[in-house]
Amino acid sequence: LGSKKERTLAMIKPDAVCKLGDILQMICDANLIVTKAKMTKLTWREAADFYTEHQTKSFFNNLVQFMTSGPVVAMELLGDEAVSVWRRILGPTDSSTARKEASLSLRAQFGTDGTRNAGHGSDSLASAARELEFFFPSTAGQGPANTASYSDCT
Ligand code: DGI
Repeated sequence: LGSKKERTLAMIKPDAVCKLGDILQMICDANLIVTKAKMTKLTWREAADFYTEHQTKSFFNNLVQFMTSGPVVAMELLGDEAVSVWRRILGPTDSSTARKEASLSLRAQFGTDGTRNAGHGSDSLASAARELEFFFPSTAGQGPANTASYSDCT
């Protein structure tokens, strides 16, 4: 009653890809289901396009640099209020702020600071629609290549 099935775009950023197993457990514990997944190494252009709303910000170049520094894992998550549930799992944008909170969010556990912050989640249903189309386009053959692999765990 009162619950609303939603789809959201979750992305594991390059600094947390080696924690994918722990993160999948957090997704599972929150009663969210992974309905699509892709590991990819974003090009500069793709990362800049994904974060186009921030293109005038002082941190934009650092953000794109970080987002292209290694593979990311993009997932479509499905579940009751998936947009806000996944954002709650992520925690505050800045991982050092996140670590001051009582509950250990994903960013508190696996991120470093305001740039290297382990994960992304759509902030609204409208963003989710755009970001899901970005990673999992309805037009076959489009979108980031599904060819990245990962071996470097630090
Ligand atoms: O939705 P969020 O990822 O929590 O936050 P956002 O959409 O405002 O910003 C997107 C990303 O840009 C964020 O995950 C990290 C980076 N960013 C945002 N604000 C700052 C920032 N990076 C730095 N260094 N400083 C900021 O103030």
